[in-house]
Amino acid sequence: MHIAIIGLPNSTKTTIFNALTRGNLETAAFSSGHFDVHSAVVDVPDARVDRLSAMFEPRKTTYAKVTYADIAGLAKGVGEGGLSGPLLNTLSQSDALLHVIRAFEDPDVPHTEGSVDPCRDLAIIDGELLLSDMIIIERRIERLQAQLKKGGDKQAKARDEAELALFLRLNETVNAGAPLRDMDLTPAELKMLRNYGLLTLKPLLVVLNVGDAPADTAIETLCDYRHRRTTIAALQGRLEMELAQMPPEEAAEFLSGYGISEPGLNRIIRMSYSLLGLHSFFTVGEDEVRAWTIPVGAHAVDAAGVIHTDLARGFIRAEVIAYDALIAAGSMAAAKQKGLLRLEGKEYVVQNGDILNIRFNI
Ligand SMILES: Nc1nc2c(ncn2[C@@H]2O[C@H](COP(=O)(O)OP(=O)(O)O)[C@@H](O)[C@H]2O)c(=O)[nH]1
Ligand SMILES: [Mg+2]
Repeated sequence: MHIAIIGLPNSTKTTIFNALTRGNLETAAFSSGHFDVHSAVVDVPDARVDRLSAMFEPRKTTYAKVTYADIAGLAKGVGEGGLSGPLLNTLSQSDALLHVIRAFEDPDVPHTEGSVDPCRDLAIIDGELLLSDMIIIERRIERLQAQLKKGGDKQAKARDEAELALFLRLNETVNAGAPLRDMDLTPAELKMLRNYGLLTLKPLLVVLNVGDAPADTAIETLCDYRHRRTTIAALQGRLEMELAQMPPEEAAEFLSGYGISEPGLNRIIRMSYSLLGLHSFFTVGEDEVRAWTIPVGAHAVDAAGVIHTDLARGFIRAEVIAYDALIAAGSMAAAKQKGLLRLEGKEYVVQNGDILNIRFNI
């Protein structure tokens, strides 16, 4: 899962990236203006994994992962003529976008637009994304229309006609100024669109950096911004970055000093995860306690396939126990004794936090 961090120059993207990834990239009050990408893989914090790890004392503990990419170079006006080259490439390949917006005053940090105005900045970047999609959609429509004029075999023609109808619907949406993620699209239609790099189709996480004001006083419903697959969160950027860069014990002491149970960042990381419609199941044992990522609604056989294709191919049954049931029982042995493990078939819809043991034969 890959999330691209975007925003105006100086909107504190690198600060948020450092906070999310415990990174140490240079932040600056002036933007270099160059296109540049830095990526880092981050564990999804999950207290259930910690708890299971304490129960099984495995040699290895593995959390679910998210990759964040800090992208410089997206500014007002780059969308004229379309975002292009490596910038568009990087954005298209991501599963979701994280838009960082500056929402604090600080005379030492210049703003490219001359003033601090989160709603305006949100609209600027949205406009660039929309413009990029408009250009892609228009080109595709022209191409399909030309192809249909030329004729060809029946099957190809039917396919092109279906695609044209879909792209005309997309065109209506973007021309009305709405992001594509607001549309009702079937899984088959989404599949058809997968390779076009449509940016407003991607889930969006808006992160407001509220600076030194406590994050809980911040606006959570920003600018009457209501779209599907969109989440808005507030964060004290610099504070979170400093926390992320501290040794863990020091950070814990700092947090408890302020009566905070966990860094705001953990929340953001989990939000990115659920925004993508994903959740975790676990495997446990002496070797490894591990969180695996699957789409909400995935079946036991899909979960098996995430672990290894052989497990899906030779799937017999899944032994399942819910996380809470295992914790209540106190140990796997006790859970077995009480008969809490269920046997489920291929079509079982895996629940968030299920602990699975796949029985298979190949
Ligand atoms: N006062 C204040 N300044 C911040 C905060 N977060 C970031 N900055 C400053 O904002 C400037 C731009 O940050 P940076 O992350 O480099 O922005 P980018 O260009 O979007 O990557 C830097 O000088 C940061 O130190 C914050 O929470 N409060
Ligand atoms: Mg930067």
